[in-house]
Order: sequence, then C-alpha cells, then structure tokens
Amino acid sequence: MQTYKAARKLVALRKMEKVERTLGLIKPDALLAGHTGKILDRIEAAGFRIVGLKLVHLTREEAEAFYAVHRSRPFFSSLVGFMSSGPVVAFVLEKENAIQAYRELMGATNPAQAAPGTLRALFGQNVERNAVHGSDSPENAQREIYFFFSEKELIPIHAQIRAQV
Ligand code: RTP
Ligand code: MG
Repeated sequence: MQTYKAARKLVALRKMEKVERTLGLIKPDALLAGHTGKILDRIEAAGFRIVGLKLVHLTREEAEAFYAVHRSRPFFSSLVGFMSSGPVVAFVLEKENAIQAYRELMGATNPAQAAPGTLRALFGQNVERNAVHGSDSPENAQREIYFFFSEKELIPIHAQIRAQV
C-alpha cells in the first residue's frame, strides 16, 4: 500500500516536472578506449540523472534487433558487427526534455561534423565508430529502455529523495 502510494507520487512528480527518460549507450569503440568515466562525467555535469546503468555484450542477433529500423540501410551489416564486437555501457537518463538534450550533448552522427565539445566530437572516430548512442523519439526511448532494462533496474534516486520530504 505504502509502496503503491510512493510509486504514484513519483509518477506524478515526473509528469509535473516534464521529466523525460532516454536510453544511451557507450559504444564498444569508446568503452574499449577507456572513455567510460569521462563520458559519464560529462553527462552528469550536464544535469542528467542516471537512473539505470549496466555493461552488456550484445550478440549479433540482439544488435540486429536493437537497430531493426536500419535493416535496409547499406551500413546495417557493418553497424551490427561493430555493435556486437565488444561490450557497451547502457544507461537510462532522466532530465527535462532528456531525449533532445542528450542528442545535443552527443553531437552529429559523424564526429567530423559534430559541434566542438560534444561527446562525438571528443570521443568519436568516424561516422560508425561514433562513441555514443541516444534515443531519437519518446516512442523509441520507451522501446530502447525496456530492450536493456527491467522496471526493477530503474531507480529514480533523486525523485525518491524529494518524494520523502
Ligand atoms: P544512434 O542511433 O547510434 O544514436 O545514431 P544517430 O541517431 O545519430 O544515427 P543513425 O542514423 O540512427 O545511425 C545509427 C548508427 O549507425 C552508424 N552509421 N553508420 N556508415 C554510415 O554511413 C553510417 N551512418 C550511420 C552510426 O554508428 C550511427 O550512430
Ligand atoms: Mg539513431
């Protein structure tokens, strides 16, 4: 009963504050180059709250399912090969307008065209090995979050603290 009330309060709080959730990945290139700490530091410094976090090594089939929207693109086979070549860090971020805000922090798909100071400009190598992923719409964010996480693995620490007062 108490838990149900608390959960409803959290949902209301998130709606009131227009807090959105997005799914992010640190891709195998950046992870294997040892950039995880620096990338997460920049994400937190930009005001995102991490509510889910894990290491995952995708199989080729899982990478194909994750990027299914790009199935007919010429780069699909290479992309899923790259995304299953090593582990990724998966995370769920919360912030007002998180989806667009995180895409701005990532920068353009091609690191050569990404604005200075963005994650892809700083840590990306080329248009495929571009260090990070971020959801591009509320529908895709929802699908991608539950591709990697169960509800129990998402812990809105900041909202929990405020809900207690
Ligand atoms: P992401 O989905 O990973 O956040 O990247 P994005 O929205 O900026 O780019 P998208 O068009 O969705 O492409 C997904 C990923 O495919 C790789 N890619 N390779 N060789 C190429 O021309 C090419 N174009 C895209 C990148 O890894 C890109 O992030
Ligand atoms: Mg995309």
